Amino acid sequence: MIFPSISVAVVLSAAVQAHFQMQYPIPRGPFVEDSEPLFCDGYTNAVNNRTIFPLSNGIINMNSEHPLWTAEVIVSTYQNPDNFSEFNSSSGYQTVVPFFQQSGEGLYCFPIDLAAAAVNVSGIQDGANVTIQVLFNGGDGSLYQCADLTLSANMTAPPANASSGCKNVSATTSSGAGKGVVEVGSRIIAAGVLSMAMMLLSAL
Ligand SMILES: [Cu+2]
Repeated sequence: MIFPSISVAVVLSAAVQAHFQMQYPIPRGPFVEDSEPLFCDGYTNAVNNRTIFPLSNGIINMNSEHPLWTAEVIVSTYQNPDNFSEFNSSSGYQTVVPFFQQSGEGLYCFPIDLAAAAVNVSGIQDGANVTIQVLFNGGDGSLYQCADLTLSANMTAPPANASSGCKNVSATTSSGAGKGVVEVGSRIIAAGVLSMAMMLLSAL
């Protein structure tokens, strides 16, 4: 009777679809589940209290409530972007973190280097006001959250509590975003396998 009860638990958790919530930097407004399929989770105004954010070596900390998901981060240099086209250049979205796929629910951190994106997007510099938007898909459609930032070159690392709760983040993933994402990914998969094994062991 052990395995039937485990399958029931899996089905129940899959039925709870609360999408994802950005933890750091702080999003434009409190998470509204029903609005997350909309631009910036339904928030169309930039906040006045922007997060001072590292120009290089930033991180994003987010909570995924889907077991398998994709994400991408885009940037706007408008002061108050209120629609998707303001995250566009003539060649499409201004991407800061390229599209990636990940498995695992819970708090997940990944690197974001806005200075590197400045090569393709003019206006990304020390002191600039920018907005980042996380594009997420956990299998129930595209979801969006935004954070309004002021970039700082003096701030060489995020605050210590920014990665609070993330077990996967590494201080040495800045040598190429792709490599970092892959490294981070294999860790969370390993953590998932381990926790599944522990669940099975404790059930026996
Ligand atoms: Cu969802």
